[in-house]
Amino acid sequence: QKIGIIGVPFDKGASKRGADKGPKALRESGLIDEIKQISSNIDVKDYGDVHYELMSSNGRKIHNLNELNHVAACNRALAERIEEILNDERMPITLGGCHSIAIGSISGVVRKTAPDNMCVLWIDAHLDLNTNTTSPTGNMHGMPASLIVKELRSNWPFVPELEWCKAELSLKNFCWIGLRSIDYYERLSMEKYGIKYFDMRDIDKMGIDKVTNAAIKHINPNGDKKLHVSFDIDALDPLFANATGTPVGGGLTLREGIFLMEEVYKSGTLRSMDLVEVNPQLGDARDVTNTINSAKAILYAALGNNRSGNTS
Ligand code: DIR
Ligand code: MN
Ligand code: MN
Ligand code: MN
Repeated sequence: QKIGIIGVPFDKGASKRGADKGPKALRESGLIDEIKQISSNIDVKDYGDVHYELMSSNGRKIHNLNELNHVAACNRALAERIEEILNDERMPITLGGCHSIAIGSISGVVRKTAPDNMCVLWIDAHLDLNTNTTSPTGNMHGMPASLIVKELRSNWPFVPELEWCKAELSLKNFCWIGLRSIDYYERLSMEKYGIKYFDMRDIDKMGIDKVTNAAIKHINPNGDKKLHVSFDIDALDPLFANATGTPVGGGLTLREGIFLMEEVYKSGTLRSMDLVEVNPQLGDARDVTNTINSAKAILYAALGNNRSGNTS
């Protein structure tokens, strides 16, 4: 199991500052060494952080896209690093950063995979399917999913800074888990496009086991597609992850999150992953420690950590 870790110290897609400190906080808490301890089969390489320069921008603004130039430049650089990690035949794990970085991470994966040959699990309290015309905030961490799917392409104006980002995926290959905060126009999109999701109510009714396996089955019925998981730490309840920009009560327990990722691991289809929105500048010291520990537990489950003990 060859893994590549890439950090994206970037928070300009969100309104609160501090998610850019996420990768550093995770690394300083011992992430890389702990991953190595999961199994002797794991070979992990740390690719460091993404660096970017603004494109020769003339300061042009597009309606309701806050910090567009930074979001575009950072994600363009990230997509290239993801391609590099995949060329090295490693599984890219992107440490955010705010969730706008999924634009670049998923774009990088798509460059190496036929769009119909991949699927995406979006684990989040939020849908992140706004466009610049539907977003109530203009924050691009609420828009990444809509930039990478073809169904919403015609809802976007031409954005020169994002021309490199090809909207090639289909919403048919997406499923959301953990939703409990959806904007009005996002709700309309859910209905219009028949988006597949399991919100917190579905988890209450069905339980996390059925939800997870129904979600995986739905986007990958034959198990032959490559799975990307975009995990927003605010999917977890604020009890377990309060150091994040937009916490919403009534979320996944840490155990549900771990179980979900254990099932993802067991599916044998995981090919790439984001873990985003850890913000060590929010909450008190205990909140930060809790959130980092939760984020690590989620990642370790995705990489095969076994709660009944590892054997190698
Ligand atoms: C809200 C909040 N839906 C927005 N979004 C997110 O600004 O578009 N918060 N992603 O984490
Ligand atoms: Mn969220
Ligand atoms: Mn977010
Ligand atoms: Mn999100």
